[in-house]
Amino acid sequence: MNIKAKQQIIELLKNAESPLSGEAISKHIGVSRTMIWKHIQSLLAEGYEIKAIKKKGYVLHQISDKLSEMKIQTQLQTEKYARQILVLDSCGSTQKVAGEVLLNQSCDGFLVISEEQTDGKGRLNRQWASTKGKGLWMSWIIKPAILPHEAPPITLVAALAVAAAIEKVTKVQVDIKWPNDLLINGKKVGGILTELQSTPEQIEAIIMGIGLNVNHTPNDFDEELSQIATSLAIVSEQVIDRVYLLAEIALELETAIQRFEQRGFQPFILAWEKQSTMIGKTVTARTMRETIKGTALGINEYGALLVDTQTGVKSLFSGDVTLSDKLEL
Ligand code: BT5
Repeated sequence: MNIKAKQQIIELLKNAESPLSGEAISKHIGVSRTMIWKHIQSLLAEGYEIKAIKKKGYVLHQISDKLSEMKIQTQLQTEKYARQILVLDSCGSTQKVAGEVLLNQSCDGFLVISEEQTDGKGRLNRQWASTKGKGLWMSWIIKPAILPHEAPPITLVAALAVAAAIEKVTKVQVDIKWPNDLLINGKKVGGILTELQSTPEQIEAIIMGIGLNVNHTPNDFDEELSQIATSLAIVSEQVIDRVYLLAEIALELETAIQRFEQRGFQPFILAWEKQSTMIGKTVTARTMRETIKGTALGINEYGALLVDTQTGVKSLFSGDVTLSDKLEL
Protein backbone atom coordinates (compact mmCIF):
# COMPACT_ATOMS: atom_id res chain seq x y z
CA MET A 1 0.00 0.00 0.00
CA ASN A 2 1.11 3.57 -0.67
CA ILE A 3 3.24 4.51 2.34
CA LYS A 4 3.45 8.19 1.41
CA ALA A 5 -0.34 8.61 1.30
CA LYS A 6 -0.66 7.05 4.75
CA GLN A 7 1.98 9.38 6.11
CA GLN A 8 0.11 12.33 4.64
CA ILE A 9 -3.14 11.20 6.24
CA ILE A 10 -1.47 10.93 9.66
CA GLU A 11 0.10 14.38 9.26
CA LEU A 12 -3.23 15.93 8.24
CA LEU A 13 -5.10 14.32 11.14
CA LYS A 14 -2.35 15.24 13.60
CA ASN A 15 -2.57 18.91 12.66
CA ALA A 16 -6.35 19.12 12.28
CA GLU A 17 -8.27 21.11 14.86
CA SER A 18 -11.61 19.46 14.02
CA PRO A 19 -12.66 16.17 12.40
CA LEU A 20 -11.58 15.81 8.76
CA SER A 21 -13.98 14.30 6.27
CA GLY A 22 -12.90 11.63 3.82
CA GLU A 23 -13.61 14.10 1.07
CA ALA A 24 -11.37 16.80 2.57
CA ILE A 25 -8.52 14.31 2.99
CA SER A 26 -9.06 13.04 -0.52
CA LYS A 27 -8.82 16.58 -1.93
CA HIS A 28 -5.67 17.36 0.05
CA ILE A 29 -3.67 14.39 -1.03
CA GLY A 30 -5.20 13.73 -4.40
CA VAL A 31 -6.43 10.15 -4.04
CA SER A 32 -9.96 8.79 -4.20
CA ARG A 33 -12.24 8.53 -1.17
CA THR A 34 -12.29 4.76 -1.52
CA MET A 35 -8.50 4.74 -1.27
CA ILE A 36 -8.65 7.03 1.78
CA TRP A 37 -10.97 4.53 3.43
CA LYS A 38 -8.58 1.69 2.60
CA HIS A 39 -5.61 3.63 3.96
CA ILE A 40 -7.50 4.37 7.19
CA GLN A 41 -8.28 0.65 7.58
CA SER A 42 -4.61 -0.13 7.14
CA LEU A 43 -3.62 2.54 9.70
CA LEU A 44 -6.11 1.05 12.16
CA ALA A 45 -4.47 -2.33 11.65
CA GLU A 46 -1.11 -0.70 12.44
CA GLY A 47 -2.53 0.36 15.79
CA TYR A 48 -3.39 4.01 15.16
CA GLU A 49 -6.47 5.06 17.06
CA ILE A 50 -8.57 6.84 14.45
CA LYS A 51 -12.23 7.44 15.22
CA ALA A 52 -14.85 8.11 12.56
CA ILE A 53 -17.38 10.64 13.82
CA LYS A 54 -20.71 10.44 12.01
CA LYS A 55 -21.28 13.18 9.42
CA LYS A 56 -18.09 14.95 10.51
CA GLY A 57 -15.06 12.91 9.71
CA TYR A 58 -11.95 11.32 11.12
CA VAL A 59 -10.10 12.19 14.32
CA LEU A 60 -6.73 10.86 15.38
CA HIS A 61 -6.83 9.90 19.06
CA GLN A 62 -3.55 8.25 19.54
CA ILE A 63 -0.37 7.77 17.57
CA SER A 64 0.44 4.10 17.69
CA ASP A 65 3.65 2.74 19.13
CA LYS A 66 3.34 -0.37 16.97
CA LEU A 67 6.22 -0.93 14.58
CA SER A 68 5.35 -0.58 10.93
CA GLU A 69 7.24 -0.39 7.69
CA MET A 70 5.78 3.03 7.02
CA LYS A 71 7.00 4.50 10.30
CA ILE A 72 10.43 2.95 9.96
CA GLN A 73 10.90 4.07 6.35
CA THR A 74 9.88 7.62 7.27
CA GLN A 75 12.67 7.99 9.80
CA LEU A 76 15.51 6.15 8.10
CA GLN A 77 18.63 8.05 7.07
CA THR A 78 20.49 5.05 5.72
CA GLU A 79 21.47 4.19 2.20
CA LYS A 80 20.90 0.43 2.31
CA TYR A 81 20.19 -0.66 5.86
CA ALA A 82 16.53 -1.39 6.62
CA ARG A 83 15.48 -0.16 3.19
CA GLN A 84 14.03 -3.63 2.85
CA ILE A 85 12.10 -4.67 5.93
CA LEU A 86 9.90 -7.46 7.13
CA VAL A 87 7.85 -6.34 10.13
CA LEU A 88 6.15 -9.17 12.02
CA ASP A 89 3.68 -9.21 14.84
CA SER A 90 5.02 -12.43 16.26
CA CYS A 91 7.50 -15.12 15.31
CA GLY A 92 9.65 -17.81 16.91
CA SER A 93 12.97 -16.10 16.31
CA THR A 94 13.82 -13.32 13.85
CA GLN A 95 17.11 -15.15 13.25
CA LYS A 96 15.21 -18.07 11.80
CA VAL A 97 12.97 -15.85 9.68
CA ALA A 98 16.04 -13.99 8.36
CA GLY A 99 17.55 -17.35 7.41
CA GLU A 100 14.42 -18.12 5.38
CA VAL A 101 14.51 -14.67 3.74
CA LEU A 102 18.08 -15.39 2.71
CA LEU A 103 17.00 -18.52 0.85
CA ASN A 104 14.91 -16.40 -1.51
CA GLN A 105 16.80 -13.18 -1.80
CA SER A 106 20.20 -12.03 -0.77
CA CYS A 107 20.06 -8.40 0.12
CA ASP A 108 22.58 -6.51 2.17
CA GLY A 109 20.95 -4.57 5.01
CA PHE A 110 17.63 -6.47 5.00
CA LEU A 111 15.90 -6.16 8.38
CA VAL A 112 13.54 -8.62 10.02
CA ILE A 113 11.89 -7.19 13.12
CA SER A 114 9.12 -8.60 15.28
CA GLU A 115 6.94 -7.20 18.05
CA GLU A 116 7.38 -10.49 19.89
CA GLN A 117 9.48 -13.64 19.74
CA THR A 118 8.12 -16.83 21.23
CA ASP A 119 11.46 -18.64 20.94
CA GLY A 120 14.11 -15.91 21.01
CA LYS A 121 17.65 -17.21 21.17
CA GLY A 122 20.88 -16.14 22.81
CA ARG A 123 24.27 -17.74 22.21
CA LEU A 124 24.62 -21.49 22.69
CA ASN A 125 20.86 -21.84 22.32
CA ARG A 126 20.10 -19.93 25.50
CA GLN A 127 16.67 -18.34 25.77
CA TRP A 128 16.14 -14.68 24.98
CA ALA A 129 13.03 -13.15 26.58
CA SER A 130 11.25 -10.99 24.00
CA THR A 131 8.14 -9.41 25.53
CA LYS A 132 5.54 -8.19 23.05
CA GLY A 133 5.70 -4.53 22.07
CA LYS A 134 8.40 -3.67 24.56
CA GLY A 135 11.67 -4.13 22.78
CA LEU A 136 13.51 -4.18 19.51
CA TRP A 137 13.89 -7.83 18.49
CA MET A 138 15.58 -7.77 15.14
CA SER A 139 17.88 -9.58 12.73
CA TRP A 140 19.98 -7.86 10.11
CA ILE A 141 21.17 -9.63 6.99
CA ILE A 142 24.63 -8.27 6.27
CA LYS A 143 26.87 -9.15 3.37
CA PRO A 144 30.17 -7.51 4.20
CA ALA A 145 33.03 -7.53 1.73
CA ILE A 146 35.43 -9.27 4.11
CA LEU A 147 37.00 -12.71 4.35
CA PRO A 148 35.63 -15.34 6.74
CA HIS A 149 38.58 -15.08 9.15
CA GLU A 150 38.06 -11.30 9.40
CA ALA A 151 34.45 -11.67 10.60
CA PRO A 152 34.65 -12.28 14.39
CA PRO A 153 35.08 -8.65 15.55
CA ILE A 154 31.91 -7.63 13.69
CA THR A 155 29.93 -8.34 16.89
CA LEU A 156 32.08 -5.83 18.76
CA VAL A 157 31.65 -3.29 15.96
CA ALA A 158 27.89 -3.73 16.16
CA ALA A 159 27.90 -3.40 19.95
CA LEU A 160 29.69 -0.06 19.63
CA ALA A 161 27.22 1.13 17.01
CA VAL A 162 24.18 0.14 19.06
CA ALA A 163 25.67 1.73 22.19
CA ALA A 164 26.22 5.00 20.29
CA ALA A 165 22.61 5.03 19.09
CA ILE A 166 21.27 4.32 22.59
CA GLU A 167 23.39 7.09 24.08
CA LYS A 168 22.19 9.54 21.46
CA VAL A 169 18.53 8.73 22.02
CA THR A 170 18.45 8.27 25.81
CA LYS A 171 21.51 10.29 26.98
CA VAL A 172 22.32 7.34 29.24
CA GLN A 173 25.78 5.83 29.19
CA VAL A 174 26.14 2.26 27.96
CA ASP A 175 28.79 -0.21 29.02
CA ILE A 176 29.74 -2.93 26.54
CA LYS A 177 30.79 -6.24 27.91
CA TRP A 178 32.87 -8.55 25.79
CA PRO A 179 31.83 -10.08 23.54
CA ASN A 180 28.17 -9.22 22.97
CA ASP A 181 26.43 -7.61 25.93
CA LEU A 182 25.14 -4.10 26.43
CA LEU A 183 24.85 -3.12 30.05
CA ILE A 184 23.54 -0.11 31.90
CA ASN A 185 24.21 0.32 35.61
CA GLY A 186 25.58 -3.25 35.66
CA LYS A 187 22.39 -4.79 34.21
CA LYS A 188 21.88 -6.24 30.77
CA VAL A 189 19.83 -4.08 28.43
CA GLY A 190 20.70 -5.84 25.19
CA GLY A 191 22.60 -8.64 23.51
CA ILE A 192 23.91 -9.49 20.08
CA LEU A 193 23.94 -12.85 18.36
CA THR A 194 26.05 -13.12 15.23
CA GLU A 195 25.52 -16.08 12.94
CA LEU A 196 27.78 -16.61 9.99
CA GLN A 197 26.90 -18.37 6.74
CA SER A 198 30.16 -18.99 5.01
CA THR A 199 32.31 -21.30 2.94
CA PRO A 200 36.03 -21.40 3.79
CA GLU A 201 36.63 -18.93 0.96
CA GLN A 202 33.83 -16.42 1.32
CA ILE A 203 31.12 -15.09 3.55
CA GLU A 204 27.67 -15.67 2.14
CA ALA A 205 25.91 -13.64 4.80
CA ILE A 206 25.96 -12.67 8.41
CA ILE A 207 22.70 -12.72 10.30
CA MET A 208 23.13 -10.31 13.13
CA GLY A 209 20.51 -10.59 15.83
CA ILE A 210 20.11 -7.66 18.15
CA GLY A 211 17.79 -7.77 21.13
CA LEU A 212 17.17 -4.60 23.12
CA ASN A 213 14.93 -4.11 26.12
CA VAL A 214 13.33 -0.75 25.42
CA ASN A 215 10.03 0.08 27.11
CA HIS A 216 9.86 -2.65 29.75
CA THR A 217 8.71 -1.72 33.23
CA PRO A 218 10.24 -3.80 36.05
CA ASN A 219 7.11 -6.01 36.01
CA ASP A 220 7.78 -7.06 32.43
CA PHE A 221 10.74 -9.19 33.54
CA ASP A 222 10.28 -12.47 35.37
CA GLU A 223 11.85 -12.81 38.80
CA GLU A 224 15.10 -14.31 37.60
CA LEU A 225 15.63 -11.79 34.80
CA SER A 226 14.72 -8.81 36.94
CA GLN A 227 17.92 -9.45 38.93
CA ILE A 228 20.15 -9.10 35.89
CA ALA A 229 18.18 -7.21 33.23
CA THR A 230 16.95 -3.69 32.74
CA SER A 231 15.37 -1.58 30.00
CA LEU A 232 16.08 1.79 28.46
CA ALA A 233 12.80 3.15 29.83
CA ILE A 234 13.72 2.07 33.35
CA VAL A 235 17.16 3.64 33.30
CA SER A 236 16.20 6.83 31.47
CA GLU A 237 12.82 7.21 33.18
CA GLN A 238 11.06 7.96 29.90
CA VAL A 239 9.12 6.08 27.26
CA ILE A 240 11.39 5.62 24.27
CA ASP A 241 10.26 6.05 20.67
CA ARG A 242 11.31 2.65 19.33
CA VAL A 243 11.21 3.72 15.70
CA TYR A 244 13.48 6.70 16.30
CA LEU A 245 15.89 4.44 18.20
CA LEU A 246 15.77 1.87 15.41
CA ALA A 247 16.53 4.51 12.77
CA GLU A 248 19.55 5.67 14.77
CA ILE A 249 20.76 2.08 15.19
CA ALA A 250 20.39 1.49 11.45
CA LEU A 251 22.49 4.55 10.65
CA GLU A 252 25.21 3.81 13.21
CA LEU A 253 25.35 0.18 12.11
CA GLU A 254 25.59 0.99 8.42
CA THR A 255 28.33 3.56 9.00
CA ALA A 256 30.32 1.32 11.36
CA ILE A 257 30.15 -1.74 9.16
CA GLN A 258 31.18 0.21 6.07
CA ARG A 259 34.19 1.46 8.02
CA PHE A 260 34.96 -2.06 9.23
CA GLU A 261 34.87 -3.35 5.64
CA GLN A 262 37.27 -0.64 4.51
CA ARG A 263 39.70 -0.50 7.42
CA GLY A 264 39.27 -3.61 9.54
CA PHE A 265 38.88 -3.65 13.31
CA GLN A 266 41.96 -1.59 14.22
CA PRO A 267 40.18 1.81 14.17
CA PHE A 268 37.57 0.53 16.64
CA ILE A 269 39.88 -0.85 19.32
CA LEU A 270 40.41 2.29 21.38
CA ALA A 271 36.76 3.31 21.26
CA TRP A 272 35.71 -0.18 22.27
CA GLU A 273 38.12 -0.27 25.21
CA LYS A 274 36.89 3.13 26.35
CA GLN A 275 33.27 1.98 26.25
CA SER A 276 33.95 -1.11 28.37
CA THR A 277 34.26 -0.69 32.12
CA MET A 278 35.73 -4.18 32.40
CA ILE A 279 39.15 -3.27 31.10
CA GLY A 280 41.71 -3.12 33.89
CA LYS A 281 39.50 -5.16 36.25
CA THR A 282 39.81 -8.69 37.57
CA VAL A 283 37.58 -10.99 35.56
CA THR A 284 36.58 -14.61 35.40
CA ALA A 285 36.27 -15.97 31.87
CA ARG A 286 34.55 -19.21 30.97
CA THR A 287 35.24 -20.74 27.61
CA MET A 288 34.20 -24.16 26.26
CA ARG A 289 37.51 -25.55 27.48
CA GLU A 290 38.45 -23.75 30.68
CA THR A 291 37.76 -21.14 33.31
CA ILE A 292 40.43 -18.52 33.81
CA LYS A 293 40.86 -15.62 36.14
CA GLY A 294 42.99 -12.55 35.53
CA THR A 295 43.06 -8.90 34.61
CA ALA A 296 41.27 -7.83 31.41
CA LEU A 297 43.94 -5.93 29.50
CA GLY A 298 42.06 -4.98 26.36
CA ILE A 299 41.22 -6.43 22.97
CA ASN A 300 43.34 -7.12 19.93
CA GLU A 301 42.75 -6.57 16.20
CA TYR A 302 40.92 -9.90 15.92
CA GLY A 303 38.43 -8.89 18.62
CA ALA A 304 39.93 -11.33 21.14
CA LEU A 305 39.90 -10.36 24.80
CA LEU A 306 43.36 -10.28 26.35
CA VAL A 307 43.48 -11.53 29.92
CA ASP A 308 46.60 -11.34 32.03
CA THR A 309 46.69 -14.55 34.08
CA GLN A 310 49.28 -16.03 36.42
CA THR A 311 50.55 -18.13 33.55
CA GLY A 312 50.77 -15.32 31.00
CA VAL A 313 48.51 -13.30 28.70
CA LYS A 314 45.71 -15.33 27.11
CA SER A 315 43.61 -14.31 24.09
CA LEU A 316 39.97 -15.34 24.29
CA PHE A 317 37.99 -15.71 21.10
CA SER A 318 34.70 -16.77 22.65
CA GLY A 319 33.19 -17.30 26.05
CA ASP A 320 31.49 -15.49 28.89
CA VAL A 321 33.25 -13.02 31.09
CA THR A 322 32.17 -11.62 34.44
CA LEU A 323 33.76 -9.23 36.86
CA SER A 324 35.10 -11.53 39.54
CA ASP A 325 32.88 -10.12 42.27
CA LYS A 326 29.69 -9.74 40.19
CA LEU A 327 26.52 -11.74 39.59
CA GLU A 328 26.52 -13.83 36.41
CA LEU A 329 24.86 -12.19 33.41
C1 BT5 B 1 22.70 -12.74 23.86
O1 BT5 B 1 23.00 -14.03 24.16
O2 BT5 B 1 22.81 -11.81 24.60
C2 BT5 B 1 22.18 -12.54 22.44
C3 BT5 B 1 20.75 -12.15 22.42
C4 BT5 B 1 20.26 -11.89 21.03
C5 BT5 B 1 18.77 -11.73 20.97
C6 BT5 B 1 18.31 -11.32 19.60
S1 BT5 B 1 16.66 -10.77 19.60
C7 BT5 B 1 16.59 -10.80 17.88
C8 BT5 B 1 17.35 -12.02 17.43
N1 BT5 B 1 16.51 -13.18 17.36
C9 BT5 B 1 16.85 -14.11 18.27
O3 BT5 B 1 16.28 -15.20 18.42
N2 BT5 B 1 17.93 -13.69 18.95
C10 BT5 B 1 18.38 -12.39 18.52
P1 BT5 B 1 23.75 -14.51 25.47
O4 BT5 B 1 25.00 -13.69 25.67
O5 BT5 B 1 23.90 -15.96 25.31
O6 BT5 B 1 22.79 -14.14 26.65
C11 BT5 B 1 21.65 -14.91 26.94
C12 BT5 B 1 21.34 -14.70 28.42
O7 BT5 B 1 20.84 -13.36 28.63
C13 BT5 B 1 20.25 -15.62 28.92
O8 BT5 B 1 20.78 -16.84 29.35
C14 BT5 B 1 19.66 -14.80 30.08
O9 BT5 B 1 20.47 -14.93 31.25
C15 BT5 B 1 19.83 -13.36 29.63
N3 BT5 B 1 18.60 -12.83 29.02
C16 BT5 B 1 17.61 -13.47 28.35
N4 BT5 B 1 16.68 -12.60 27.91
C17 BT5 B 1 17.10 -11.37 28.30
C18 BT5 B 1 16.58 -10.07 28.16
N5 BT5 B 1 15.46 -9.82 27.47
N6 BT5 B 1 17.28 -9.05 28.70
C19 BT5 B 1 18.44 -9.25 29.39
N7 BT5 B 1 18.97 -10.47 29.54
C20 BT5 B 1 18.32 -11.51 29.02
